[in-house]
Amino acid sequence: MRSNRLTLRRSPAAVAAVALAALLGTAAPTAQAAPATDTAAAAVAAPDIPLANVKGHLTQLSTIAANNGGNRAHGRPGYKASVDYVKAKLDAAGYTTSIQQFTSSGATGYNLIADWPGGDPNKVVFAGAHLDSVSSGAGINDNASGSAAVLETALAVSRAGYQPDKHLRFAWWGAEELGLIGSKYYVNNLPAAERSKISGYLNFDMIGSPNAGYFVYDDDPVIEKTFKDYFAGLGVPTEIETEGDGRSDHAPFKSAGVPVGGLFTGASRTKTAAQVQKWGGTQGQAFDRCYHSSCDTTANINDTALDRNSDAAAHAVWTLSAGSTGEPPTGTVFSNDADVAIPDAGAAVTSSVTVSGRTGNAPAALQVGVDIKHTYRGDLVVDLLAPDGTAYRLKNSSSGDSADNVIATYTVNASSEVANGVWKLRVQDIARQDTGYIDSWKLTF
Ligand code: DTR
Ligand code: CA
Ligand code: ZN
Ligand code: ZN
Repeated sequence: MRSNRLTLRRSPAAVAAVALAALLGTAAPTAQAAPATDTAAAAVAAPDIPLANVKGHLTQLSTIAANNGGNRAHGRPGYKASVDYVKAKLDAAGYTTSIQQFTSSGATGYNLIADWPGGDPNKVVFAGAHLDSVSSGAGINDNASGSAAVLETALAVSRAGYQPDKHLRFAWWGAEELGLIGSKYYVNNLPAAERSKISGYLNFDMIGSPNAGYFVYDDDPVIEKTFKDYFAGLGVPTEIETEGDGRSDHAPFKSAGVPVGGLFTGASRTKTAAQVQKWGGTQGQAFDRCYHSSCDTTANINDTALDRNSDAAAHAVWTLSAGSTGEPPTGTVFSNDADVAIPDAGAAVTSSVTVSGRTGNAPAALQVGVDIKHTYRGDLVVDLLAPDGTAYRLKNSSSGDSADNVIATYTVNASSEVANGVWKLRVQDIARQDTGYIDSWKLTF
């Protein structure tokens, strides 16, 4: 709020007022906490997966189908061309790739495996998707969607230079549509000692269905919770995937005793009225009307579902590969860097961070790092909301504080709050003129 457009100097009284406000029932701003170690920070906060990148891969795979008889099916040239496309991207990004050949129905099949150098080889976090389509079409939702999301997650690991505690492996399976042939071949030929090193296999098969549902595999509880917490942070309800058992490439891993999980947006089943209430879309219509049909093209994709599931995939890979003990290391950062506009003299806005993988309560000295861009920070009231809704005042408004921006780290005694869950930063601009936005914020445990 400015009474005029002059930049008001802060009077000593105003300075005292700010100092007092900082002491009254508000968390005292402390010197900027030392940033968490890069590894710890990167270990938990996955980057946003750009939807445009994922859709770019869909376009490429669609073109491959068009140039190879209209499909990317096992035994057809379009499948091997798809493998070559994905492999080239991974090789360029620094992955160690290998192609595993097998024979099915008289034709040669190919699994593409990519290992990210580093991490504990005895603890492997594994994400995969089948790359083949049915012979009737290009197979863009089924399953270029999952293949592209896994590819883009792998490329995000490379872009971030991410070095998690655990080893990361990614795979694109052949001949899933013939009966999980490629993934079965991989698991059956994996020595038992190697199987036991896989701490979890994450499967992504059909994650962009036009009339999307948000289904989470109900297999390994930790993997399931990782996905469910992520969607909770988006405010998107999920349902347990009930038709999945045995129906995609997680099945051979599950049969071999590997913890599995995954995401699915639905195939030929129809959406109920209750599901429309949760997710929108069309009641009585199949989640994907083009399942296994020639109309499974790049037009057969729900961008919001594809984006959310791609981001969820990255979140799970980052989260599950963080700590070798399952408990992320102390000084772990949970952050959100999405910009949120703050309406001038308007309603409060919030930005969410999902904390997972912790046990017990939050610390008595929880560090709350805030970066708000604003042209008159005295307009702003800032609170931290715990998962149960309890509000902790971080900053009061102060009509005399005309300086720009709120860039500070607050220390909050959150020891009475359960650590895991959706935490929110709430910001309200209570005075006219001058506006801004939440640039980013983070919790350091
Ligand atoms: N079998 C998959 C599609 C599919 C059908 N039900 C589920 C459940 C969970 C994952 C995938 C699926 C295919 O046609 O590729
Ligand atoms: Ca995204
Ligand atoms: Zn299919
Ligand atoms: Zn599929």
